[in-house]
Amino acid sequence: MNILDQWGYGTMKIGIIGFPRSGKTTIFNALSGAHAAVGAFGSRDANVAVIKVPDARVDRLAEIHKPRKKTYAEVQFIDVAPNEAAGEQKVIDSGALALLKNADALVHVVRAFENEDVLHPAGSVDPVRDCRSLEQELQLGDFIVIDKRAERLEKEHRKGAELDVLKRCRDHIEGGRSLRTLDLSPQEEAEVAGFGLLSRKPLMLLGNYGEGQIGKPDPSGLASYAREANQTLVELCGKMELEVAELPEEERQAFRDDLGLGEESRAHFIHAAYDMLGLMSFLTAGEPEVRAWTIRKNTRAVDAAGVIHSDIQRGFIRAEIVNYDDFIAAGSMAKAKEQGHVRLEGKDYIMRDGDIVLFRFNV
Ligand SMILES: Nc1nc2c(ncn2[C@@H]2O[C@H](COP(=O)(O)OP(=O)(O)OP(=O)(O)O)[C@@H](O)[C@H]2O)c(=O)[nH]1
Ligand SMILES: [Mg+2]
Repeated sequence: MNILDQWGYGTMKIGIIGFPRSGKTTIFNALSGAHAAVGAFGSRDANVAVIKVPDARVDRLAEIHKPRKKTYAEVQFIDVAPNEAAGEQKVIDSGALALLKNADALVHVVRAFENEDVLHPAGSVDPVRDCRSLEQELQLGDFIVIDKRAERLEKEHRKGAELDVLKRCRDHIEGGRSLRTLDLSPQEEAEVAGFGLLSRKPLMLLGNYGEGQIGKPDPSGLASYAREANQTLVELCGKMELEVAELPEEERQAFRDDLGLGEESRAHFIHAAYDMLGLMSFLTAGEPEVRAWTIRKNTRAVDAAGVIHSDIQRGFIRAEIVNYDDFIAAGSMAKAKEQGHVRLEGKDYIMRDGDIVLFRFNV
């Protein structure tokens, strides 16, 4: 099957990138429960997995409604194939680029673990160096795309909005900055959206530490780099996470506590990614199904309806909404109604995180 078919549409897509042997596949496996081959003779193909977003509200609503089906929101991860052919000092080759262009966000697995059997391609472990060098690689890649397009527009004397925004982007990169730090208006954003510029995508850092480093101060400077760059940093030990993920579920927490691993890393990681992407969930609850749906913050009710089905969006009449917290505080739907927490909202209502919604529609 073509990897792009599996990649799919609609769900959030997160691309996992990083230098060779930084532990990308190890972490992909730990997060997804998949069993893709790791190491120097690992899989030559990209690995794709769909991960459920842990959500206690879904669990609670399911206890109340006892639905036939319980469905969590989902996030797709892709671990791009190793890039031996492109040379070991580069992170993204042309095959990876085609996949990553469609990603909503990137996660940079930064190697902080030492392992004498598995050398870092640059010869030493230096997380901050890797972060800087990845940024440069993303910027350079975007620069080439932008410059080529801008030159062409100039040659054909096609002045206009597209050329203007491309020039702004080019200047920004020439100043040594990634495009995600450039403020663009929604119109400008639309002009460049089709290019899939990688340095514009939200980027999260995932520090992959060695077994002995957990709970100890990290001398590498990765944390202060992340702070200065205003980037989310999640720290974990990929190898141990994988070991924990392979245990039966009931043994995992005790093992985590013993090892000092802290909160369940999958939930922590996914929630950090949600935040970074400006995402939230709304809920639908009934006897057939309790379900969480992913939308961007500031989504209108009518557009949220479209996430469920285009018919519901097209035939939208109104939305009956109660927020999860109000519903739980009231104790039942009848009480929530009595207390005035159940509202009828129109198309332009801006959805809130945890809204439980019943869409009225007409097809
Ligand atoms: N000691 C130690 N070894 C690790 C850790 N994470 C990964 N490794 C090892 O490093 C090697 C490379 O890990 P992979 O997960 O295959 O790394 P990758 O980034 O997917 O590598 P490529 O796909 O080849 O680019 C494997 O032998 C892992 O067992 C870690 O936290 N500690
Ligand atoms: Mg790999």
